Amino acid sequence: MKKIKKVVLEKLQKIIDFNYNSFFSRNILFITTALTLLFNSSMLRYFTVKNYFEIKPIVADIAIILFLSSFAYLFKPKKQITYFMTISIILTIICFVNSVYYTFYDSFASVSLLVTSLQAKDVGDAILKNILQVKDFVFLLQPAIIYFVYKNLKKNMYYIVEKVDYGKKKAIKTLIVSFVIFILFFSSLTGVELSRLNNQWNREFLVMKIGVYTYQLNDIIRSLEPRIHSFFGYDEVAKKITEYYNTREFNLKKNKYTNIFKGKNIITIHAESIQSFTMDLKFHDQELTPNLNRIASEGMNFTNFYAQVGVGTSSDSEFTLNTSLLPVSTGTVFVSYWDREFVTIPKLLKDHNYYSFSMHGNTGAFWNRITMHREMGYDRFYHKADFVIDEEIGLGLSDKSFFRQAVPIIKEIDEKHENFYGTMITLTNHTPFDEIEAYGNFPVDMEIEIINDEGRKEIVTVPYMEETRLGNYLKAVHYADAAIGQFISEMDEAGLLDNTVIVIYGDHDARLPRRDYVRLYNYDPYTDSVLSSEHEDYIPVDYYTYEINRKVPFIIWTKDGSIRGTANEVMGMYDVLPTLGNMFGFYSPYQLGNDIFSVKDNVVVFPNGNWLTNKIYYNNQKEEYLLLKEDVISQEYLDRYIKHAQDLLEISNNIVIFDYIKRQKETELLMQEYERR
Ligand code: GP9
Ligand code: MN
Repeated sequence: MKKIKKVVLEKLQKIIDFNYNSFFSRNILFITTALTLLFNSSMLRYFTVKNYFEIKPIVADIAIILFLSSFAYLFKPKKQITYFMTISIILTIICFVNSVYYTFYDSFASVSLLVTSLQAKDVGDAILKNILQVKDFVFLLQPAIIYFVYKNLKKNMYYIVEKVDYGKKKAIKTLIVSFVIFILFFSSLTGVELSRLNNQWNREFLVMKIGVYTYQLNDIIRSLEPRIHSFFGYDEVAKKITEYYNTREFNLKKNKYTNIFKGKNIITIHAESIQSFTMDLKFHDQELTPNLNRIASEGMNFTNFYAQVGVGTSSDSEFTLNTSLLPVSTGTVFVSYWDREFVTIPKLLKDHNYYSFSMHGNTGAFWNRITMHREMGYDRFYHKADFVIDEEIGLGLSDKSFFRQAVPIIKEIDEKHENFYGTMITLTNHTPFDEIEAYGNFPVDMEIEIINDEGRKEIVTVPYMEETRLGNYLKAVHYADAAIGQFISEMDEAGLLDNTVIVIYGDHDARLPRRDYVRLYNYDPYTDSVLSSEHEDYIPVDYYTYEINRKVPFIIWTKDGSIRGTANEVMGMYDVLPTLGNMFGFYSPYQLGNDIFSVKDNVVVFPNGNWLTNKIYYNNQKEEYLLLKEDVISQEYLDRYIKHAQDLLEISNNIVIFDYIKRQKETELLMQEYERR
């Protein structure tokens, strides 16, 4: 211990005694490069995310700059300029491109996306006409300054008069300093920051927290990852996948829903964060979701429907619904695997002459939708830039304004095309649910009758769910429900419902705290507290209650009531494509789900390995389960479903990572060519 103390003190003393003046004069080009690069990255943050006082990105920038600059010491003094110019130009390009990209997309560039985003039509033109701004050119000053300083130094005989630092030792010392700063930086990151670093999709957040240089480095590593993964072992993987599809029973029987909607338009409403339990709630005798309840009772209501999302939440639901495949085990399909080939609803409907579009009131770059919606075959994705932002709530345009502006666009699409498939991604009911005023403040309190001090009956209001996260969420849900109701009546007024089927799905649960559910189900209004767990009416909210409560609405509705009823079979997002496919006349050979009206004993497999049947909810982490019905579960039953869940996850994951669909198609084409010869 004493020894360590001594070493630390010695080091500190060395730092104090260090001859800074002589260091500066021996490293003018090094210091100028480092400072100007730091200036560039800071300016980029100021111009874009506008965080002026964050220390973390500055620390990360310093670490990267020192790391890169350290290699300059390996060159003789006069040659160092070439190296400094090279890194200056590369890092300046990073700042410049990101600055331009941000103006256009409100997000930061990714090497994996850049090529395609620049290919997208209109972008080239737009950049020249109105995207390039004076501020973008500030970054270009950096290499110019370096060159100018170098010329001046040379002119003043700097390299002859001054002993400029160089050599392996210097390089290693600087490298060590950069690593130490990096370690300090990483240890200061919170759990959320680290997980976002892993997902790499929330780019604004990342640049704000880790600076543009670390962001870009991380981006390059993440972009290479899928390629490295898919490089090895394809043949074996392909054999397994082909075998799986050849041997699996796919429940493709005809039933009374087969082709009932052939030739009809489809509008799916992606209902952000709406959970099914909200549809059962009433406050002051008012239904929380009167519109969803009405639609559910007039249409086909699927009462046991679950989203199957991983870290990609909204985007995972969009992916699974449109492909009947599951999200990947690492990263997200929308961000890391957008360039793979998929068989999707828009592509399948293309064969039936449908025009496909999607709409969303948030920036299009969010979840990489601009790219991925195009890749999934949507003919057009309308996002924030396509709407007038006249009312903003949370992340973007309010649902009510979004729907109001959407209807005339849909009307035009309807007039121009034989049939359409439209996905309306709502936004207002998004965490953190704190814009209560904007939601319209639906009261989630309770009125009770008490006997007051004078012995008279009195009605008093008790807070119940007010000022809880869940309570605020319910207010947002009430708003979202009203927006959906408004959309349906506006669609009707525009004459768009006569040949259109409306499909509503909750995209995932709202991740509310368990204690709020305990309050919701166990509130004692007379004491304004939660019942004790010993109380006979106490409803426990354990792991399983919470998981099962994550179920979301799924409703198919038509104005003429041509589909009606309740379907109680457990169902997952991956069953949507096969179920709609049966009704509209399309089918994907890669679907992993089932047509819910043809399947018996369906199973919902979640990306974390948990699974659910009508009989049990299986917890893969703990390898235990909850019995949902009075029944005896055999080991054979468990083993069969455990294997099924594992197979499904593995097959789905490998299809995505190895780009199986594309490679399989290529193999088939080659075979055909071979046979023809
Ligand atoms: C953002 C919205 C929300 O545009 O779709 O995404 P989420 O956070 O739910 O994944
Ligand atoms: Mn979502």
